[in-house]
Amino acid sequence: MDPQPAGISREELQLAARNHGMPLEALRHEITPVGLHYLLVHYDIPAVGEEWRLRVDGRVRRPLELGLDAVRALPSVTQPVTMECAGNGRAAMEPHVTSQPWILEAVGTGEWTGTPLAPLLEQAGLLDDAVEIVFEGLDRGLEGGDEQTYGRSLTIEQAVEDGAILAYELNGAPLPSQHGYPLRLVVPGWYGMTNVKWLSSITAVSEPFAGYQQAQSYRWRREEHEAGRPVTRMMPRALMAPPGIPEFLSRERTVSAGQPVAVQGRAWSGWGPIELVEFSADGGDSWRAAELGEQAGPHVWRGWSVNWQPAGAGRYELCCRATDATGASQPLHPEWNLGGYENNAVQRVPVTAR
Ligand SMILES: Nc1nc2c(c(=O)[nH]1)N[C@H]1C(S)=C(S)[C@@H](COP(=O)(O)O)O[C@H]1N2
Ligand SMILES: [Mo]
Repeated sequence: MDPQPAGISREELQLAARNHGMPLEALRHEITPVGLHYLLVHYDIPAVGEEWRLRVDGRVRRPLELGLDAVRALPSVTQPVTMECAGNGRAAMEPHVTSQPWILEAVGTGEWTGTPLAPLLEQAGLLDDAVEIVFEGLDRGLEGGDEQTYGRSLTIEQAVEDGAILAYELNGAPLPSQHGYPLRLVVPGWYGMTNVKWLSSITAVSEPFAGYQQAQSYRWRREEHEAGRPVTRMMPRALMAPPGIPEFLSRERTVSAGQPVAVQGRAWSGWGPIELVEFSADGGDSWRAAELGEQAGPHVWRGWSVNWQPAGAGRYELCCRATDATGASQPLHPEWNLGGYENNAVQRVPVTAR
């Protein structure tokens, strides 16, 4: 059955009203229109003034300070990147995990324009004792009892080799304030939290970063006292645009029994290209391969489709499942963890044919 975010609290409703998902019918767009891209803001959208500068400092030979025009004057790249929140699917976790209660729609694909990070680090000249690069935004808040600036780190290797971009445009226009104006980090293939918005400093450090969003949060663990492992790249996932028409309140779908139904969706993984998408109309008992579209880039979702002919009037449960080039696929049921991360259990869409 559909994941039921049973008994979400007033606090979770407050978060859900601020942070919206991508309506699944928007899966028809290869590039998500800006207003339909999912949104997640931990604290407040900061006010950014004329005085904004990007600082690159810490364990570097030549600290830099750049205004937006200077960043825009650097060599630029434009790349479609599929981004998904690590907490997507959290609402289906049992027992309940209290946080932003995503069902399935915390995903989107933007066409990001910016300057590659690696040459900028080279220009600053990393010192030999640098082990990580810390990225900090302008937004501040309290979380887990810690007052903090939103910050995340990458190892030097990840920062240099994973194709990170300092992005100042989304879909051909300056970043909207909610998506990080004037500048954000985009690390293709990684879960959303990596992509620090309202970026103001890039600091090379000689000790692993112990900030809250790195060391406390975004770790896959079952118990508080465990160290767990860091959440990094996106797990494989296929989603379908639910076919037919929805009932207003339940959003349960209705299709015509006599006609073939074109079911369409997209699939992605941060670990390698998508090689297979399977479709089931009987809740995952039997599967068949979907037709795959073009893979438009290394870190953009891949379209898929199937023609489904309901066997007659009745109830069906449609499912889809992706497999990537590493052979990794999706589980039928969520794997519970404390933060409710990486839930890539297969999507289930109840449909009535009549
Ligand atoms: N500075 C800052 N960066 C941030 C966040 C934030 O709250 N503050 N949220 C992160 C999380 S958890 C996600 S999923 C993505 C969401 O990016 P989007 O809102 O542009 O879709 O931004 C990440 N970058
Ligand atoms: Mo997220």
